[in-house]
Order: sequence, then C-alpha cells, then structure tokens
Amino acid sequence: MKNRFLNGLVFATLATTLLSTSIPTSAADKKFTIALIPGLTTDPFYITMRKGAQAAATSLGVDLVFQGAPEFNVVQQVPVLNAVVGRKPDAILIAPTDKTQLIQPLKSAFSAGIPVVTVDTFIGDGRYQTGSGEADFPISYVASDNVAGGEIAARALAKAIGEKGKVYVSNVKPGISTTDQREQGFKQEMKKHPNITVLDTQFNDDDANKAASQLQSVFARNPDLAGVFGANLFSATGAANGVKQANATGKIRVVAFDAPTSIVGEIKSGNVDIAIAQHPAEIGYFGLVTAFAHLTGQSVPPLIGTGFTVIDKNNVDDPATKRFIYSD
Ligand code: T6T
Repeated sequence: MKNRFLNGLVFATLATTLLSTSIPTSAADKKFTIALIPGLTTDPFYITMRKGAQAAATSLGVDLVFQGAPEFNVVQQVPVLNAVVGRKPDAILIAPTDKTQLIQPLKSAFSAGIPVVTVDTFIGDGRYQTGSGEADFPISYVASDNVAGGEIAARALAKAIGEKGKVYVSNVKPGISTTDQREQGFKQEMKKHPNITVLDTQFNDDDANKAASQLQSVFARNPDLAGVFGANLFSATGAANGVKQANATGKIRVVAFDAPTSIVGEIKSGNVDIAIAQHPAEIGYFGLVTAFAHLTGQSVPPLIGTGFTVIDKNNVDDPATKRFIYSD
C-alpha cells in the first residue's frame, strides 16, 4: 500500500502546474460547487481539513459546501450524504465513516452522475479505478499512509518504554479504514519487539471520556501497564486524561495519533511522548484540487499520499512544527 502513494512533492508540482495552467474556457465559465462531507463537523481534524479545501476552492473559484453530522457514525452520515446528493453538487469529497456500509450510499451518488473523492478514509480496500469491484468507483483517495503511521507509533512507544512491558491500543471502533490500518501497522511493527506484549484493543466509539475510563480499567487489571497508543484524536486525548487521573504520568507512556491544540501542553508536561500530526489541510486542499482537475477534464491519480509531522518535546515549540497543530 505504501508504495502506491504518490510522492507528495511530485503531486505538489503537478498541482502547481495545474493551478497555473489556463483553464479551458468552458470550464472557466462554469462555477463548480463541491461538497465536503467530514466524518463529523466538530473534530479539529476535519475543521483543519475544511480550511485546506477552502483555500483551494478560493484559488480555483469553486463554491465549497461543508456539511456533516455531529458524531462519527454511519447512521448520522448517510442522511447527510443523501441530502447533499439531493442538492446535486458537481463533486463530493467525503470521509466515509465505515469502509463497507458507505459503499451503497456512495454508489447512489455516483449513479446520479456525481464524481466521488474520498478523503481521510476509504471504502472497500481503497484501491480505486482498478475495475476490481463494487467499491472502486471513487476517482481518488487522498489521505495519510495510516499503516505507516501505526508503525511510527509502535516504534516510538517501544522506545519510550525501554523495549519491554504491556501496551494496548485505544481505538474508535472496527470498520473505519484509517483507525483499522493504524492498529494493523502498530501490531505488525510490535511483532519486531519480542519483549512487548500487546493487550486487547479497547474501543471507545470516538468518546474521550470512555477512553479515559478504559485506561483506568486496563491499569487496574494490569498494574504493570507500560504504554498506550491512542489511535485518533479522541482516543489519544482520553488515554492521556486517563493516565493523569490515575496519577501515572511517566509510568504509563502515551503515543498520540493526531495533534489538537491540547497536545502541546501534554507533550510539555511529559504526559504524552509523541503526537503524530496528520496534515488535514493538505488532504482538504489536494482533495479539492483533484475533484476540480477531474471536472475540467484532467486525469487524476487514484491515490494521493499526504504527510505526517512527528511532534515531541524537542520540536514542540518550533514554528515549522507548530503549523501542523490542528485548528479548533
Ligand atoms: O484521526 C482522524 C481521522 O484520520 C480518522 O479517520 C477519524 O478520527 C480523526 O478524525 C480524529 O478524531
């Protein structure tokens, strides 16, 4: 999967070329409307993604519609998707909340003539435009390499705990492509660290309070717990809070996926060892550019990989790092 990612620099060059190339008159005459449907509207990750999408939309003269649900789940996302399809946008960017259950609802959008780009998460196996099956119709997938992200997390946690002890993954729920892949990458990397035991994953339904109480329960059952990997923003925030509530800062080490503003303090106080910041603005920007390229007759890559910035106590105050802290 990793090798299929387009080199970010190459795509950046392509995008710059695209933006500076004159648009055919017919395309320039039409004002496109592109909808962005996030996993949920209040998550700083998607708020930051929206900013990137808006920056590209403004440059290209596109109307961006941002419409989503208040929680990350299929039951709330599908009615939003159907309402957006009813408004007949020229294209849809969406972070599907389940890799299987969003296939049919998105297929309806595609059948209605609306091109689909998935951002952050994918449907099916994420291999689009291969002629391989019922979920390959989206034109592109724009995202972090989440397996690699899980591997980075495992290496960092292994180092923090001195290569030995018990750890677990605090995760959202099975079926979400991103968080499934982070757990997969984490576990496959941990196989290379023979003195580390990975306990059962705890699923929190994207609820930081639940993740915090799960941390305390796992700790109660395993007083020698050494570390936890929070596989997304709410899992990591909750795990870090749980460690504080248990007065176990420094004893239970935390590796966080995602980088909300609160993570800066957690890293400085030593409660979190590292945060793996995704580049959600980049995902939004290149998602929008990809849809626009398709609408104006360009071919587009079916997979576009965006970057990570790993934040720890050594670089947390660097401006070059700080720009990747998510917007609230
Ligand atoms: O980690 C991100 C996103 O990549 C994932 O798909 C869902 O959770 C987040 O939005 C963070 O809350």
